[in-house]
Amino acid sequence: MTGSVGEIVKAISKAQNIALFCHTNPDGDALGSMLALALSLEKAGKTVGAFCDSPVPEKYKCLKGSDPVKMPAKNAAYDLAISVDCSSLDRLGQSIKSFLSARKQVAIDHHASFQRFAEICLVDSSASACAEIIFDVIREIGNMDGDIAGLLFGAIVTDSGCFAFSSVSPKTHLIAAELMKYDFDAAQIIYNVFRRNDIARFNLQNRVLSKARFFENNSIAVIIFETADFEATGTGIAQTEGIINGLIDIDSVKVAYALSEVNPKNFKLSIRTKSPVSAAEIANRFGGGGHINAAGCRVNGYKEDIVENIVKLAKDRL
Ligand SMILES: [Mn+2]
Repeated sequence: MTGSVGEIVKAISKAQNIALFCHTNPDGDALGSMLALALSLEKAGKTVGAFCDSPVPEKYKCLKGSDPVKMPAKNAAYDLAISVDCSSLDRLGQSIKSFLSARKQVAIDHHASFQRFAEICLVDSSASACAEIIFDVIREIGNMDGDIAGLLFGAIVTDSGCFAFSSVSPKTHLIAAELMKYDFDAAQIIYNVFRRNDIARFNLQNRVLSKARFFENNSIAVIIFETADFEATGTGIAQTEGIINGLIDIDSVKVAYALSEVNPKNFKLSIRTKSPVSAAEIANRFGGGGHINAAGCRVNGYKEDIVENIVKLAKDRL
């Protein structure tokens, strides 16, 4: 059973101390959704903590109110814990304990792979971003302002590929139009979260894309970010985000993979597909998840074995 916006607003009104959580390695949707809800709850007179198990990536530090995001304090007692943009409990990483220790739990998410892990779950897999659902919640609370609107707008821009993905619906645009009535710089937000690059990431991008490998008549593409690439360019795994899009944008490419070396023989795998191939279904095979055209997981092994394996998985689906 899926909860309603009304149920969540009721749970919020009964609580005073509220903890918000987003997933590890947060993206603009996770952070923007969480911070927008935090601002709204603070305005409503609540005591709010916003928590994430990983540091805020450089590119999202421009988001209003991103400084207070921290690891939850041990033994903190909350009336209510709300997770945003998390498809399963383990996406909370080190925050699981403090999420579960609150008196009541709420999960707000938009992943098709969502697994129920809270008393109240508000899930809409047709939403292009979790921020679309958070918008409904904040509208019900009734205290939208320019700062909150800017955060939700940035979240939607991130997860919708700046309104370009197939997940974008008329509702996405209606929400964006509603948000733009408030005072924030939409063009600046799009630049910051979607277009902005820095020279180190530009160098990483050029280095890794120039070594891209193609299979099956250029329908499958693979790039690998190795520790040596990060060292040579002064970058890290956080700066790999989005580089894979350069592959899936190629007209012949139907499945694109980016492997990022986390530890020796341990890689983060990002998957982008063109429909009907499901990225989420491939990620599921490795215990990961995501959306139809964008998903991710962790993979262990020798890189060449992994490449052989994932190319075969793509080939079987074309
Ligand atoms: Mn999201």
